Amino acid sequence: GGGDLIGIATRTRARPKKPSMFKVLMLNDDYTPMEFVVMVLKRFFHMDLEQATRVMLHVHQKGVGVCGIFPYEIAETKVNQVMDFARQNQHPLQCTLEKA
Ligand code: TYC
Repeated sequence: GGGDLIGIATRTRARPKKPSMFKVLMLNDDYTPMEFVVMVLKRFFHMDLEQATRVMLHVHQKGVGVCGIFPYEIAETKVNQVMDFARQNQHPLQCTLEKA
């Protein structure tokens, strides 16, 4: 296998890499209504009302919070969906990715 410098069989390339995981972060702002953020968390992150309210209040108080952790492609899709939905509704809500 790869990394086999002294004749010991290793398997560093034998199995496919597990995908890097990315946090989807929600950012606070002064204008997006709390109810809109709760709706976003329910719609795109499949949270119930209680969980969505908890995450929204955390973001409101701390400035940033984690909506979920996903493989890159899914995390990127969620960020785009949230940003499109916020823009359509003329709210400045921001969402971003960070390597987990
Ligand atoms: N701070 C906003 C308000 O007071 C609410 C809010 C919460 C906005 C979370 C964005 O990601 C956010 N209306």
